[in-house]
Amino acid sequence: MSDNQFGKLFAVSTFGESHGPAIGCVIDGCPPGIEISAEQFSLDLTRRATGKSRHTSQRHEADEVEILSGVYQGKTTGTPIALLIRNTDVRSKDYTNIAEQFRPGHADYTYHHKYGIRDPRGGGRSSARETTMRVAAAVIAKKWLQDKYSIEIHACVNQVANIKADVSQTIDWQEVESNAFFWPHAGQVPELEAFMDSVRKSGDSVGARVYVSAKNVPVGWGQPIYGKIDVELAAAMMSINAVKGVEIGAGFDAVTQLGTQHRDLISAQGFLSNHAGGILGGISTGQEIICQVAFKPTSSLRLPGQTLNTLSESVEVITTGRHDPCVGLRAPPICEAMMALTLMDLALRHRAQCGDVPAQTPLIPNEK
Ligand code: EPS
Repeated sequence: MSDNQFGKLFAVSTFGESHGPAIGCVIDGCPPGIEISAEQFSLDLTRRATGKSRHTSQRHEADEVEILSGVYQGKTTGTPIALLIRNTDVRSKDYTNIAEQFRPGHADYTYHHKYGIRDPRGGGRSSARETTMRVAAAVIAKKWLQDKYSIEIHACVNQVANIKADVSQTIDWQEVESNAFFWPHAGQVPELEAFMDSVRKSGDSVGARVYVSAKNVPVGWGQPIYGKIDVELAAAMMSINAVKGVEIGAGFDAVTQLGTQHRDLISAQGFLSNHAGGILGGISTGQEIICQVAFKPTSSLRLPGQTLNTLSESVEVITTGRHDPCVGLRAPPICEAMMALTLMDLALRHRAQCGDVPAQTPLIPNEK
């Protein structure tokens, strides 16, 4: 399969299937001298992992990173970094029944027709398992962005089905990390728990929206016009399995705004609003970069559904296995990872072309 690489200068290739022996990635183009150890991966990998609460898949993976190359005496050397995670909790018999059937709403059908062969076990390469290596690679990107530019990247879930969280005020990111839903308001958690319990018991699944923020991104990153930050971010988020929509800044609300409402007025102290989501002309303004990502409901359901088998016979499909009733609930660390990989790549591309451009005056202070 081609197109398994993300990024031009900080280029991450992922490999592996959900039920294969291991998953991994190779990062090429990483700047040398970044301090990194195997232990540093565990925080974000644990945040993303299955099995942390009853509201996610009950697969329990160790997710231990082995650094195979590119790091010497605790520092990146500038050579390709290879990371490996061995799969330790596969249960492939759950997939025996669906090996010859297409789950409605799943990539089974299209992989079958494109390649003439597919690995059905755990979803193979179309599994959420693949996102593990994005998160691992982004640990290095996040560290570089934080150390060099104080860039802070966070994400939360701000909608599950019709339950919404207000994100118009400053988000308390510690609160987001303190519950099983990456939810910004603890007061709504009991409602979410009750709702997700009922969804899980019914055997159905629901979608979710994820809010992603990057603060302290310097003004000037992004490559017009085919490499706009908007373009790269949308592609990055859309490449996550189960994503169906991406909004930047005001997003689709821009359709109903007047120009006088949408434009972000500029004062000597900075911008007075941020409908642009921190991006103008595809280039960072120095404001917070904001995007929102829509995740579809998980398609692997134990509720029977009409479909075809590989012989084009009409059959009823039931999926067994340990599936997420809402895959979006585990997505914030994955969206943060794609934001970090996007910004890291754009930072290096900006440095390559415009690293010598002197800072322009007057400089509008960045909004922190
Ligand atoms: C997934 C199906 C499940 C999830 C998996 C994603 O796999 P299994 O049936 O083997 O338990 O557990 O998620 C992960 C393992 C992970 O690390 O994210 C799917 O079909 O996408």
